[in-house]
Amino acid sequence: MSLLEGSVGVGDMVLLEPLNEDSLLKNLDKRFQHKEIYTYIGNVLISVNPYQQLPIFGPEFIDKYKEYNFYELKPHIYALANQAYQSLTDHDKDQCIIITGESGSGKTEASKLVMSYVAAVCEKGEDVNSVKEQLLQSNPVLEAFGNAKTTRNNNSSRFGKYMDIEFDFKGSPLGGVITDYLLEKSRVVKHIKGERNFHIFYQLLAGADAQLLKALRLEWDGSCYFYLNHEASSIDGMDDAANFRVVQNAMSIIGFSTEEIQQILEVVAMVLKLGNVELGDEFHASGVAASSICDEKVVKEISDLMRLQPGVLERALCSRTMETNKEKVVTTLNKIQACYARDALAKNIYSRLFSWIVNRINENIKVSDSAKKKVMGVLDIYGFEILEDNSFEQFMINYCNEKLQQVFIELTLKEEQEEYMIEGIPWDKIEYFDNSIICNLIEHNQQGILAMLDEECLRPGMVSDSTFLAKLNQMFSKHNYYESRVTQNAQHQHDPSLGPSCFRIQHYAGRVMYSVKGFLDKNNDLLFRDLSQALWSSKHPLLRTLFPEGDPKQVSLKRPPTAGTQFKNSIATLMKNLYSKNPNYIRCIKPNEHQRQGLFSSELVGTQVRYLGLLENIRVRRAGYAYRQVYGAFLNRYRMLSQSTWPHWHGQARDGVEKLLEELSLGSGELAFGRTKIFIRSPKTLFYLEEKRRFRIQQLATLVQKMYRGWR
Ligand code: AD9
Ligand code: MG
Repeated sequence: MSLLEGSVGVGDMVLLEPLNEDSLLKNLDKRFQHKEIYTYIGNVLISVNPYQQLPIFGPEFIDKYKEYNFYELKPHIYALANQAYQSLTDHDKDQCIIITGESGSGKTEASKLVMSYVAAVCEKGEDVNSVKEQLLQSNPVLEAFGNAKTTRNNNSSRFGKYMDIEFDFKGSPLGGVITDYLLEKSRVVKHIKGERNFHIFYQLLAGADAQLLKALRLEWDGSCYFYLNHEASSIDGMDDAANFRVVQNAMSIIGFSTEEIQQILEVVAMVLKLGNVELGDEFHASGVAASSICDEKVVKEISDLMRLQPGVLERALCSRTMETNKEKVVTTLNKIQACYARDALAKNIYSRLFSWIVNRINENIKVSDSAKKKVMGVLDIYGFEILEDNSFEQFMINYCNEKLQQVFIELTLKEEQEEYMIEGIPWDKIEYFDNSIICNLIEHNQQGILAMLDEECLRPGMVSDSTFLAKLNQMFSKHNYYESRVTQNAQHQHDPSLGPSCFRIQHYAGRVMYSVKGFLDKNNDLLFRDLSQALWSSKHPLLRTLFPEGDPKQVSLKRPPTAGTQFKNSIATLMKNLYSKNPNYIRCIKPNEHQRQGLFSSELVGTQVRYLGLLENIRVRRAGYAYRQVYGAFLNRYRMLSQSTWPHWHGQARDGVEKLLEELSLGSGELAFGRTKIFIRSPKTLFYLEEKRRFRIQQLATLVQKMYRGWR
């Protein structure tokens, strides 16, 4: 079967004629209307979100794709997963699958399809099955705690996830490691109309029976809760109650004990109830305003759940202890400060619970360090976001996407072209936008936005979000990708849409205006010590472990790294990890803004096609060679195909390769001889060589068997 057989339009856009944005969009549209959501650009997979269940997934399709090479069947995510898995097992090369695209484009669904494909094709057996189940079941748990409805996606990932699946030498899964990236914890205390808090809150209220709700001191009705915006909102097509059972079941399959599950739910209930702690102002005789708890009952219930001594939580919420060398001074917080402390506490408990869950899953799926393993990494990270109000969270998310685009550029456009030049292969350079200038603007060690944010957070004196913005304006007054009111004024431009406390960055995927409000605070991410000490004193086994810094013996004077620095460091580690593996790309595209099936907006897709650099990708690919290998290794693998090179070749490896390919009479346009490597244009030629090699190995094996029988 060939790639184009039964396929609508052009299955591999390297073959698209004529090649321009219009023909590319028409091709994607045509295929999309015929429910062909996958299209290749060479070995890159383009996936357009169908927003409907298509009958192209499941065991029957998996069986088919596992029998064929990449280009032999219609484009499919299973073909990409198969190619990565085969490279891992046959060529012993660690792989990574990098899934990118904007919010709602289908990354998380794609990552699950890849995982289910790998689970289905690898070895079976009791031990293996249990590892596979644990890996797969981590998805519903992490989605319940880390995903939420946003205006763009009913199941939007509000954290980044990178999962290494580890295999033994036969290709059976041994286990894995999940790394999570910056959960959007501000959502715990606030979300805009039309969105929701994290799924688990709604699942718990809808799915828990009366007994459990009573034990957790919860009302079933979502409208009772401030952190849910007093809305029991449900999502079309999503059954929160049923999902609650799925999540509980998944947690037990992964290996959480019944007690642990109960404790996790108790912590979720604490967070939800914290939102209902109303604080008021009380005026003392001195005229100083001090906060007070309006409803003692809620705090009593939370304290019971937290297993805290009476009065501890109230004190921690409404006052703050300052320690000097000699004495402790307790000051009372006013209402605004106490509300801030309450929300900071809720966000911290929840985000630490999330990290604890990830660690706990890792404990269950981890493989001993000594085991020799091959690794397939799957990256599913929050997509690029341009919202009406963009804050610190969007800045981090978009920075991360900027870095992923950089990996793509480095590996598919830049490195590829540089290699042709180094190898001396004739090449017309193809222009593309290199986004390192934007990455630098954000992450430069001294003069990047993140470094300047840290500096402002650590600087003594009157610092605020506005002083931070002033600093940025000064530093980047002439930067082409940075803009604010001040820099505009200096350039005698005026754009009223650019708010006074905002800056705008020209990202690779579009212009985004960020409001600096809350940047310092979110980057500092500090929790008053009174709160961490209070929670550490709790008798709740799980809650207590989430606040180790509350242990008075542990008092450390060293400040933990800021949220921005932590994120930047973890992204740097991620990049190193991705660069060390063989990359496989899935570029997800969102066909419309309405989460509707069958609707293809050429304008919206056009924007994505442009910023993803798909045309440039096709051009580089088209002019280039699909496969390259150093002469020695190539000769070793295929020398059995020629009489002149088999069994030994005594000359230079390059001459041997020339001889070998000459004997196989491959078309001359198919090959290019570089300084150290042989380049092959079409994958089909490579498949042909592989096929011949398999046949030859069989021949040789039969020959050896015959000789052996002859000797006996
Ligand atoms: V975000 O950056 O986490 O906000 P994603 O992850 O890119 O985003 P997601 O995978 O969650 O998007 O897809 C959004 C929705 O599109 C899903 O909930 C499905 O309803 C729908 N979808 C995506 N891919 C498929 C698919 N292959 N088949 C059917 C799909 N529906
Ligand atoms: Mg997602």
